[in-house]
Amino acid sequence: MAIIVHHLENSRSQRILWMLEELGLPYEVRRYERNPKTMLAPPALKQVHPLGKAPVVEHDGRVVAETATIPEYLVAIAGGRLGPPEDADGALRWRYFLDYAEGSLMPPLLLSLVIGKMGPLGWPAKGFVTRMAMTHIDYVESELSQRPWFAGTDFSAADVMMSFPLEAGRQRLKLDGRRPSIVAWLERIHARPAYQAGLAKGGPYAYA
Ligand SMILES: N[C@@H](CCC(=O)N[C@@H](CS)C(=O)NCC(=O)O)C(=O)O
Repeated sequence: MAIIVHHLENSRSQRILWMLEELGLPYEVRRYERNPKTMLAPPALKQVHPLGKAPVVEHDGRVVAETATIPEYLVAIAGGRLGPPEDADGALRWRYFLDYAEGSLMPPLLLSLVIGKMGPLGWPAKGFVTRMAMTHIDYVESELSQRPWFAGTDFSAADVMMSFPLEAGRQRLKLDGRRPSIVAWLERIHARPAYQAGLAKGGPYAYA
């Protein structure tokens, strides 16, 4: 049965289109535009899932939400492709980075976005939040300096999950040559044909 991806422009749901392109699974994209004033998703997304957020995937009568849950679901229906490596350490890293991307890395990045929008009111918190985010960035840089992909020697769903926070982080925190492993990894993922194919299907995406 066809996979339907509910995708919001300029958002973390771009990862799901990329992953489906990597897996070569047929899918249909339903695109949603942000409200230009509030940047929120349109009410139509609430008809798909009560939270009204993207991404949401529909498949086989199921409605699957949460960016970290969807890749696991897709790995399962793709017979394990882009799943965890066979070695125990690699498998643990795979699961860890799937959770870490949204659970730990995104919150300080989101905070820095909100604080940036608050103007002078946000200034007192800016240094604290930037330091918190940079602690994560330095940690990720050290992980990527040890291996080419997040789980190990092979590209996997863990790389797909880590893309959005690092793309957003590169913009918000102005990552440069002092984080060479992250920058090189971003260039490697952007050069993948499946990444570009996902971009072409998804419409506006300001982070690539
Ligand atoms: N933890 C959720 C977060 C979902 C989420 O906040 N999605 C954003 C896309 S970047 C969204 O739909 N924003 C629009 C809105 O909140 O109205 C996930 O990873 O799927």
